[in-house]
Amino acid sequence: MKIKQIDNGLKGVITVPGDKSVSHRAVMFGALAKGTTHITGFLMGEDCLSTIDCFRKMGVKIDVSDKEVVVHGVGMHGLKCPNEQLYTGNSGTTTRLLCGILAGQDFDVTMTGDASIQKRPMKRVITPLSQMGAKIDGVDGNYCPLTLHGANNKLTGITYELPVASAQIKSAVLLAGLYAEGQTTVIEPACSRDHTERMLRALGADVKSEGRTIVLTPPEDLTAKNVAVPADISSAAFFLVAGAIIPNSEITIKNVGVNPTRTGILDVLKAMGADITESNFRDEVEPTCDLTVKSSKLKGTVIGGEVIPRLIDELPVLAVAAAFAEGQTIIKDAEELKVKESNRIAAMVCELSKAGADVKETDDGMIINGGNKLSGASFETYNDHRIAMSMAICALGCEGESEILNPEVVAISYPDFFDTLKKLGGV
Ligand code: SPQ
Repeated sequence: MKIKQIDNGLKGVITVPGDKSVSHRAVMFGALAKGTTHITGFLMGEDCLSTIDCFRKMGVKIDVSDKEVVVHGVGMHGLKCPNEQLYTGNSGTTTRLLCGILAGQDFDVTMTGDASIQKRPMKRVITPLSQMGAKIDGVDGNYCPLTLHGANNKLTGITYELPVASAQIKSAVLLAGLYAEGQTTVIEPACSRDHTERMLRALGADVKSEGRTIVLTPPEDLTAKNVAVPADISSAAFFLVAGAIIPNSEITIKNVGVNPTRTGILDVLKAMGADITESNFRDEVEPTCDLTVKSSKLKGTVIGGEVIPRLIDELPVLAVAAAFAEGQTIIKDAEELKVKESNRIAAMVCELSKAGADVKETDDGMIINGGNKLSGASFETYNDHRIAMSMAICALGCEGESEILNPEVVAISYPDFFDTLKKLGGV
């Protein structure tokens, strides 16, 4: 994919695909609920299709059309033992949340994913689930393939203090908690995305959140409720940064999910001087609004502490914003970036450097001295959708022409990314 520097600005009103985290959960919890769940705005990305595939293999009927996804729920105790391994593709969310659900089933099952998934740490979910009574074998006790021995297991609720702020660990423990005797309590070091808690509550479960503590009392069953998936703020982030750094731009993104556990990107871009306005608020299970960004001069900032889990997936594209900003940006407390689809710290430092940015890797993030004139280059994606899209946005501001190698990886979370970019006047 070749991308040229933009000289006339990016302009237009766009929609971006449905939220990946909410789409996964809508299928998973819809499958575990009694009744039918109609999901609109579902993300037809490869990760969410992996989730659908896994639940179909466990006997759940799921109809997919252009208009909606319909999940015919089997109830909390209705999943069937699959005839084959479950394959979770590139999706950490599918793999880790499924661990929680499968720990509570009365059958044994093996699960694995692609080369990237087989390198991502699973001990973080195996440890608390084992404390609840689950039996899980993995390669070196940490990696896929994982075999979950659910048969003849009894789970017991625990109080678990998360060692890292992670919605996937939190969700795995809470989902196992659905099947446990007694209450399950999770205490987070900082608030991570809370889509699991919101959706379980909407399906009738007793989930109480107070600050960083979440307490789940296991329900008899869950009751299906339709889900309208908001547009994904993590996908919107690419165009928020593009609109901010490319002169003469004005982009409106419709109906974006602005759950406060996900809006760190807005706080940081505004602190950098971005011109972003919010309109048409709607407060549903997941709050939404339209976001409009106009180009402006950005300045460096410090990104660290409690905001990190609120923008963890947006850090690669924020590094791009920092490279185009005046002054220094420090990204810290972001070690978690090393265990995503790629080591996103090393990847961004390497690719931004190719373009001529002054960027240095640190133990827990990076330091970017912004404002260098950047030049087009051939950018690697590390088979990581967010690196591919971040470097595509970077390319829009680089002098001359750039190339994104294996651009098709964007299909994990945003299959139409390059079409949207084209519509705005990029590519
Ligand atoms: O699903 P996966 O592969 O882990 O996806 C990523 C992403 O960039 O799309 C991370 F690589 O998002 C995670 C996110 O980083 C999705 C997620 C969720 O839906 O619960 C939570 C975050 O991960 P974690 O490890 O912090 O819980």
